[in-house]
Amino acid sequence: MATFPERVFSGVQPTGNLHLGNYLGAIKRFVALQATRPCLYCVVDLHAMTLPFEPAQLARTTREVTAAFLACGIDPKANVVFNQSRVAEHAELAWVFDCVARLGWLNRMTQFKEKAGKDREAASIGLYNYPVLMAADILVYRATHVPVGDDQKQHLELARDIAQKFNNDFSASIAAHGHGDAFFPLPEPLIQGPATRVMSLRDGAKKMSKSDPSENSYIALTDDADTIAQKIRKAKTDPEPLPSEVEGLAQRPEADNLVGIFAALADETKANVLKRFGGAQFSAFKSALADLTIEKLAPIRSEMLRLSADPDFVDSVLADGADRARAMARPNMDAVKDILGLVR
Ligand code: AQP
Repeated sequence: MATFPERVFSGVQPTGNLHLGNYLGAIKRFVALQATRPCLYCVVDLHAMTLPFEPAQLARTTREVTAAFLACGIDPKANVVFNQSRVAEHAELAWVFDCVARLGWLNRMTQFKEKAGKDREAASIGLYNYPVLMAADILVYRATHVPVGDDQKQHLELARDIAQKFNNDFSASIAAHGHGDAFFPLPEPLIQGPATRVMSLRDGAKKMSKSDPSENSYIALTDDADTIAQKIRKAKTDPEPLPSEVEGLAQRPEADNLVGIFAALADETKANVLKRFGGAQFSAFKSALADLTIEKLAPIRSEMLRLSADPDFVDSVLADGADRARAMARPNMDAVKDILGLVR
């Protein structure tokens, strides 16, 4: 199988209210990866259109997510930071992949089922097609690594299936055009660390999610210190003290979640956190967790606020990133057209 230069791609939807799950599961890891490989970080505004949305809010949240990327420490000069709709090649490749992906594959996607709810017939075709566009986002850059939260695992598997089927179906043409035995890499999900699925603070069985109607269920990156402390104080727990070993967290989803959050924020393992807090009551642990969360999020919040007062700078980052992204995507898209026999 052909080898590909390592390249990271990931995206975040501008659907408002980025939360601790988005930070620990994705953005914090984007920051760590930028030292290891070339990275593209995208505000996936086309994905945000798959559910009902307000145009004015979409523009605002696109800038807000960009500001969050920068405030968390993503360097827009060393990496490519841009919004998806500016690079038409994403949508162009998505059509090609629509003709490669099979209906049966998409019918298995659990996120569609969750987000469409009971009235599936009324869901947009975009929501159904979301994972195909996501495959195009990644593969239009022939990216090899994709840092995501655990909820995106199934979509990544679909992206790999699409890449594999394209490589198989058009293998003769791929070889004839000088690309060896594969045009697309099979992108690897990077789902690592103690907080790949941060759960709701109100229900340890539900993912922390910005669309949760209870604001107490998530910590937003823009929450102030008092709000963070209050939400953590109110977080659901059980009556037992914390265990001293990780095994003791089994069957205790809320305790497991809070320990995972602490570990991810402190860059420690859960085992280490429990070495320190094993036997402690939740009141003491929650107080330490609130202090740590405030310490880590306060500089991000203040930088986001500073950047929100400077939309011209944020827009200049997006414009520059889009130019650089397009320059990478276009040759790949042209090669795909040649492979497929699309005259250009
Ligand atoms: N709870 C989570 N724990 C860990 N990672 C998470 N991610 C999302 N929620 C968690 C990761 O954040 C990245 C960006 O997510 P997205 O833009 O796809 O948004 P989402 O997954 O739709 O986020 P929400 O909050 O769950 O939104 P709603 O409420 O609209 O469904 C991804 O890498 C994702 O894995």
